[in-house]
Amino acid sequence: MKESQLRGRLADACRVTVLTGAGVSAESGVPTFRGPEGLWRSHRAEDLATPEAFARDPRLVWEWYDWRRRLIAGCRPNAAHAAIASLEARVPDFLLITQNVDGLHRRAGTRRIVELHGNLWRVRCLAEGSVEEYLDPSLPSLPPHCRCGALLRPDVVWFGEALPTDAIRQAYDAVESCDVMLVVGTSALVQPAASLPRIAKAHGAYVAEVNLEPTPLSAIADESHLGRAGEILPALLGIPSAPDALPATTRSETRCPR
Ligand code: BJW
Repeated sequence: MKESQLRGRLADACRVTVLTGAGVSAESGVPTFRGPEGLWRSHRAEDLATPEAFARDPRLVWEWYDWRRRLIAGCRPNAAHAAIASLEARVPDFLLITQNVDGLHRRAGTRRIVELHGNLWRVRCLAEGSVEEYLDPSLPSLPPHCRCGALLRPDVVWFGEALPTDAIRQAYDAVESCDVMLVVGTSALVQPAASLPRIAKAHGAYVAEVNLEPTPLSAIADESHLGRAGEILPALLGIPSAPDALPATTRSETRCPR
């Protein structure tokens, strides 16, 4: 493969957008959805990740989320999350768009995040639509209920549901104007997230991908790196494995006048 241009591109970039998927959390022990060990090998998405499934059997759906919440509560951000958090500190205008609902990017220190598919540490009242954080992995009952008596659901986006309006608008704004887009650990099969790198490319961004295997995006990416994100990203970005060792910021105000 040609030598990576990514570091140079990032050094010159004003706006950088990162898109992540389940693969970025795989080395933390969070299962991905597709692939040999993926959740969809042993669970049917139609039974667990659609509004119809929840209407049919809220307890079954909640049991699955309860299991995942407990599992993720025991996971820690990995070197890939840390590398992305460090990148934010070096870029004038940064946005992380994640499809992940696990909250690990925030725990790694990333601040500018758009969660396209929601967050499983939040619950939403089916009657009132109100959203609350529920960080305790032990839920009071399965399925849990709101104080108003209605059912609560996980505040995530299931198949057939619209993505949060603000989140998708921010994501489109970012990909239409970024200089560099880095895509990490997504199979790029689920829309509309999968289209974001193509939009960035069409608007002139330099697109780099990191994944264990080629994806539908590999054909349009300017560079594709095959391997584990936790190993590849720190090296690719030139980030020491201990994020604290970095200078607080190397942002150039002159590079990108506002
Ligand atoms: C590593 C690694 C390591 C592993 N290092 N790499 C256009 C065409 C066709 C279909 C559609 C379309 N538009 C909409 C649709 C329908 C549907 C869709 O896309 N279906 C396709 C599957 C065909 N999309 C939707 O329904 C979306 N809604 C929508 O479009 O609404 C329209 C609407 C408008 C107005 C009103 C009403 C509706 C919603 C999609 C919601 C997806 N939800 C889920 C569950 C979230 C909650 C939860 O977590 O429980 O989101 S499904 C699941 O897939 C989850 C993920 O975020 C998402 C993407 O998966 P991801 O992240 O890519 O993971 P994997 O497992 O697929 O891939 C992991 C990758 O990592 C692999 O490539 C590995 O190789 C790699 N990897 N280890 C680096 N260590």
